[in-house]
Amino acid sequence: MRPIQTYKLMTLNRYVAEEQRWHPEATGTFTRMMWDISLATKMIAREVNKAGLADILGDAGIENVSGDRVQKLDAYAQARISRTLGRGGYLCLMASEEQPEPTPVPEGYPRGPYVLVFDPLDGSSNIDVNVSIGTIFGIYRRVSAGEGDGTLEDVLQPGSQLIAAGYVIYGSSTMLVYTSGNGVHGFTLDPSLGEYLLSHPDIRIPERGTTYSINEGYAGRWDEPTRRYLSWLKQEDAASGRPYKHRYVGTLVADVHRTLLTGGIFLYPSDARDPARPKPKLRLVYEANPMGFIIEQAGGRASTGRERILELQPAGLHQRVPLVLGSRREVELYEEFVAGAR
Ligand code: P6P
Repeated sequence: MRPIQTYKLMTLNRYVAEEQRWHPEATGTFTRMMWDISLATKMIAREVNKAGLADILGDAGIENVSGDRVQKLDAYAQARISRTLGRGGYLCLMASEEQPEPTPVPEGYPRGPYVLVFDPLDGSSNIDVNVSIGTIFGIYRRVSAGEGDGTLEDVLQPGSQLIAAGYVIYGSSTMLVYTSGNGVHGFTLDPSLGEYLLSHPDIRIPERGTTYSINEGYAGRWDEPTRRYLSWLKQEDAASGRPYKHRYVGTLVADVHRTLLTGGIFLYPSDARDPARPKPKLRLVYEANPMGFIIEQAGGRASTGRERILELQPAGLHQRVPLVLGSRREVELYEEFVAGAR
């Protein structure tokens, strides 16, 4: 890992500028893009934090491409990110959970070498009950020829091609967690300064954890290996006197954030009631890949149960995949159950 000279309460903008110094070829475009991601998410945090007061709660009366009801805050977050970053001159294309097709850079604005994939507001079903929600983003270099608009090929790259990824959790505090392949770092928003300050330098996920996270309400939908793994996990650690605690928020960003900091495993397996047609829920391009990159950079593992998430070749922008991520020990054990080795 390159030795970024960090110091207590370093701002995100300063950290990214320091990182640029390790790239002599850098033009500052990436740095400006990260500054704008910081700005857009601070604006979203401001709206999230007053959502209960303003008429911004509730249903916007529309559905997104995944069939999820779009909440007004989703629409605000989508607009904030696409407008702020679309005009920055560093992107050639954007792709979002909220839009059926990739979004080009607006007419009249310069195109750049980067591609942004994002979920503007993850967990929006939790908005009205004041439970943590989040924003997820991933950044690629364009692979298509030319310097004009990007193409679908640019957003359907495997997660292993991500050059940066991050999420913002709008919780008891607002925190941006970010990696550019140089470790994982957490920046907590100080609203009195309007700055993200380095609060969690070089986050490493524990080798083994204390929590497992899955929607137990869907136990009747799991396949046999998942069922066997869960019952083993509970018995195994009850015997050792260290039973796992079950934690499940129902917002991917919140469940991944807790898993990243305390270790353990998060699972969203496919609905396997029809074994011939398993139905996963989470989206590969703008949920599983960015989270998988972060977890791997922190020393953990992210897979479908069979394959490494970051090696999957996306077939479509809104493709869904089973997602299992967390501490190496727990994820590898799950993979052994899936492989029939246990
Ligand atoms: P369920 C939120 O709607 C989301 O897309 C993820 O943030 C979260 O992990 C998952 O769905 C929760 O799904 O079916 O348990 O409510």
